[in-house]
Amino acid sequence: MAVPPISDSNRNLFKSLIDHHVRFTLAKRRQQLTGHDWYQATALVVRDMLVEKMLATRARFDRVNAKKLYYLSLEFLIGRSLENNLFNLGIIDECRDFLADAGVDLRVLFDEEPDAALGNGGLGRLAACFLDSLATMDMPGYAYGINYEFGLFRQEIREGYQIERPDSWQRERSPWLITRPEEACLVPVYGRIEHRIDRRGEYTPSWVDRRVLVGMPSDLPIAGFGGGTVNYVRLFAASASDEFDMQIFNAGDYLKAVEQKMVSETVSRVLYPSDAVAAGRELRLLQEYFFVACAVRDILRTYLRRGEEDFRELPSKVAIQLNDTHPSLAIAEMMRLLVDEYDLNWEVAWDVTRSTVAYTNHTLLPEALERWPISLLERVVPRHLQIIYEINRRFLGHFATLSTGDSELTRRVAIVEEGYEGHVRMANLAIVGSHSVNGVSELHSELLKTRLVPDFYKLWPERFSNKTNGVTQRRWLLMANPGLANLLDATVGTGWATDLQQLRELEPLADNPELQARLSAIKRMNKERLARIVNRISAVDIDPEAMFDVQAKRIHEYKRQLLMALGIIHQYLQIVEDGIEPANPRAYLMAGKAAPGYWAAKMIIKLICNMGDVINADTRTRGLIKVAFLPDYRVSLAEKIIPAADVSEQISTAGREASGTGNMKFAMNGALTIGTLDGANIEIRQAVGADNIFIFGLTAEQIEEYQKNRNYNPRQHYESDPRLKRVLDTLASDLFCPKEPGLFRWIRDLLLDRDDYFLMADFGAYADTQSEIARQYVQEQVWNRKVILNIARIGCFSSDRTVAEYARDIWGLTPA
Ligand code: 26Q
Repeated sequence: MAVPPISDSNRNLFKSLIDHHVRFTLAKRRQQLTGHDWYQATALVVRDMLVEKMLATRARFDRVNAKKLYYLSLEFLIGRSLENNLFNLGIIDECRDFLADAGVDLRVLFDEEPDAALGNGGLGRLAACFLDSLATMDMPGYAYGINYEFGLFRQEIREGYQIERPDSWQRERSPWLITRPEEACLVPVYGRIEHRIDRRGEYTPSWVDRRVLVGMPSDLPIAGFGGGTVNYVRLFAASASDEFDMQIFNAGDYLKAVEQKMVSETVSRVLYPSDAVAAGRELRLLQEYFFVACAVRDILRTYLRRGEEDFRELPSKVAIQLNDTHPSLAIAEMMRLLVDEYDLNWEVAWDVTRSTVAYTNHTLLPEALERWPISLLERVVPRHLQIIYEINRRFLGHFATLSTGDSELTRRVAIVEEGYEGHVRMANLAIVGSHSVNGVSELHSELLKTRLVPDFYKLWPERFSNKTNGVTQRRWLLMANPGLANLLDATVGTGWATDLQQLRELEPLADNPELQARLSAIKRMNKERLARIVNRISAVDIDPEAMFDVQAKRIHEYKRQLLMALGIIHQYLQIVEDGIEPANPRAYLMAGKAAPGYWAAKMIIKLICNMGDVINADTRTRGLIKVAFLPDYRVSLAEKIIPAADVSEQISTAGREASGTGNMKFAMNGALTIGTLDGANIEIRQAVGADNIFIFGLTAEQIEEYQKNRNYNPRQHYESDPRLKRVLDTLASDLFCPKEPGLFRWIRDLLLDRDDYFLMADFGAYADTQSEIARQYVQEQVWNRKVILNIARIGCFSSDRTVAEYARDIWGLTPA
């Protein structure tokens, strides 16, 4: 990258700032510093710089009274910040230089930083990529979330089983968080509604016997590339209200007061470790409500502070984006504040709310849609439940005037689902309460309209749109793959960092031998680095000469890690039973966390680990195949894995993966995809060209056809494909579980008589496609041409493009 010359004054500034923090923040002398102290001191200096730019950015936006976006999300998977901030502020070389003078290796410092793992997977990482793009594009884009004390659990593997350990990323306070006690929010919760009529004869409900939570905000600065704009995410931690506790203290119940304090502090204690199935737990509801209540208060307060008086102008100054339904109570909370506290009439408040809020859906699995029991809502947020009933009543009234009195249809679109135990459907609330609903890939947006919520689409087609996901090339290429980044700089110039489409200029060089050779050398270096890491964390020796075939993502049946496992077993049996050796050695690398309560997912991890134990120890496959499960997959590990991959596995059952974003990161780093026609894979194929991606398997349409006709017969594939029969019978034998006989037998049973995810139907095509990949990998020029074309044509999967589309079509946001 173009880096400003290292000036003596910069270096001196660095030195004096570090010395200051060493002395007065860490209270140590230089000679006493550990590696971790050096990390802290460096981070504190960077934080100082961020704070200044953050204040200047805020002032700049205020000066032009810019419209602001607020991104509401229960998850932000930020990962590490030091290296990213040094990059974006453009001071990484000065910093490296200065530390080298002090005898400290900057790269070693990076590893001292714990990941901020405030998210599960794709949805959380997407939020983080969007923040990077918003700041880089000088947009007034802010965000709200929860300051979890414990992020996503740390994964350890013992005897092949996943063990969850707490992630105490805040054991020492994060240098990146700026606490703002003066901006704390009070949030009422629990209690009951007293129905009253005021003097004018109007119904004025009063929320009594409520408890009060305090939301303590900490701001996490987000620097855009170049450092011109620094935005922030405001994260709230929950605590008890002193004032409220005093009442109990004064009433003499000391222990009860202390107990309530503890319960309050539990609200922001831990991130729910599930990335799909909605666990209907009270604590989760409290989290969702607590944080949107803080956020909406903060948004309205900020609006009023700017001297605005008329809430009807709010939609011209504020856009709110809901990251899935998790923050959808924001709709009810906004109505409550506007109607109950600011005395707006319902129609105006509704108009303002709907014009401000937009909703992104991230899932097609109907079982993953959030539904909250009415009884629970009544206990936790009684006033909000009333408001939701009123929204529902008015919506159904409006609906009745349009529809033909089809009662089935009315039942389907209702926000409140009646029944033995009534529920509120959060997706319905989010759709009714938003002016915009979007999916995250073309296929997903289509299925959203035609399968998931067709009734709403017929009612309001103009609300629906597609915004295909993207990822930030600053973190996933520039920072994670410096070798490739330098080669790209030298070949097409440095502009791609903020305009990824510029990589198109590589296209004419796809067959250039020199470029190909350099690319291979860089991949080789990245593979050597990963091989060392795998050796350290998985105790498996992999040869950098091998093809690195990688599947890294949350473990889920629909993502079909099991299909890759079947493919590996097939390859293994070909070697040991058929005597067919692959032309090139292959290393199968898998990584990902399973939700702690998801038994099948945890058993898949166990299977992969056991396969590794058996296959890696078998002398017959030595030098040919290796299998490794890499524990504790997280952002910082992904940054090491992705640049080293040759093959990227994106093999979900068609119609199940909303988009996928790992698929984009791998392709950007020159891995070729083996994938199904699912999520964004379809658009990746369109972009890179069908010759440069390996697509196989049933289409979403074919799968839907099977499901509609109930005529899928998985057993038929077992009986007609001897390869598949052998693989399943091997799985059901005790070859991979000599110490625990029968451990994996259930897998064959499940696949033969249910196979909900169509592994049997896709196995043959998958195995054939893998053979084709093996054939092509050894033709280096053929392979490298495809690699270059992937990199050259992946430009539209930058989150800069995605954010620009949201800004234009939904937020009405412009750079300031
Ligand atoms: C909900 C209720 C209670 C507890 C947990 C949850 C919960 C938490 C996280 C439900 C879902 C998630 C995360 C979903 C997710 O990561 N979805 C992924 O989003 C990506 C970004 O759009 C897509 O690329 C992926 O396809 C999609 O699976």
